[in-house]
Amino acid sequence: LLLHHNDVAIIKVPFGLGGARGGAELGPDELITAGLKREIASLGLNVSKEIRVDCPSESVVPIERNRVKYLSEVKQVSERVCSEVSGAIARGSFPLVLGGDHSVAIGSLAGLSGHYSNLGVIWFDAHADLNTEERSLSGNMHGMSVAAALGHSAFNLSHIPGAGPFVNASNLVYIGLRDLDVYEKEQIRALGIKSFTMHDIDRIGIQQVIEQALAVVGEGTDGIHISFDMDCLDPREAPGVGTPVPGGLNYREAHFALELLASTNRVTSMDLVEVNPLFDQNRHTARLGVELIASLLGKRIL
Ligand code: EXY
Ligand code: MN
Ligand code: MN
Ligand code: MN
Repeated sequence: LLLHHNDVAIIKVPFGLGGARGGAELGPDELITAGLKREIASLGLNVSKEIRVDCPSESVVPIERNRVKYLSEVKQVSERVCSEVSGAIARGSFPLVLGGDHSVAIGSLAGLSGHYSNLGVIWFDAHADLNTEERSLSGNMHGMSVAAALGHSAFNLSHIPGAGPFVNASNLVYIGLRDLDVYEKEQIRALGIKSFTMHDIDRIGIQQVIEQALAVVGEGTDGIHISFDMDCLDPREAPGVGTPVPGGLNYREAHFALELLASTNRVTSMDLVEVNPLFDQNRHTARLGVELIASLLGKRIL
């Protein structure tokens, strides 16, 4: 990890209005209850700060069908997350952002981009989250976070105080894709975004995928951010997500990927998002989330 003092700042973002259905706002507390702080302590790391970002849970403006939903709420949360992530980096801590739906990553990337001018990003997800307000079929902002980071959507990083330059499409890699809208496919091709779909993982295996991903985001960048959507996993491993898609990563593939990334010592930060306790069984998905965070933070079997 790129850590100065072995410090982790836990940034809880209990926000679910960017998602397709309610419940992601319960994710951060669920991860804490599942033992996150114990797990971090057992790695010899120190939780220097535990922040709870104040998030709106209901809109004052009624939702219009076929329009982008909760834009002003997502803006507000993005500004707050940006400022907390930025503060954590300034203190030399590793920002660990707990979502929340995946729209919380907009603020996370905004905060990071203020400190790293050439950040690499690995986006673990069944989805590409590349829609714009114009092109989204659902209006759900958790499907637009990458478009915001690249500067493609009307609301994007440049509208967040403290954010730096947009993420460069050539510094972004997707892993786990299997549910893309037509517009997203066109964009991935047009921009040449390096994408490892489930088909690619089947073909070359997760080890090759990570090695090739690192060749893209690990060279010439000033750090690597991991944005980890729990729906990259197969729903049999992680049922507690808002938008499950069959045919995802299995248990060891996910751990091995994060273990390999941890061993590079280039990772600056992590989001773990889309844990939805309302669809979970026996806190299984939150427990798995805690384990996966530990793997990225350096947990070794032996
Ligand atoms: N592409 C679909 C949409 O834009 O609504 C589904 C997006 C799901 C996004 C989840 C968080 O990764
Ligand atoms: Mn996502
Ligand atoms: Mn997803
Ligand atoms: Mn950049």
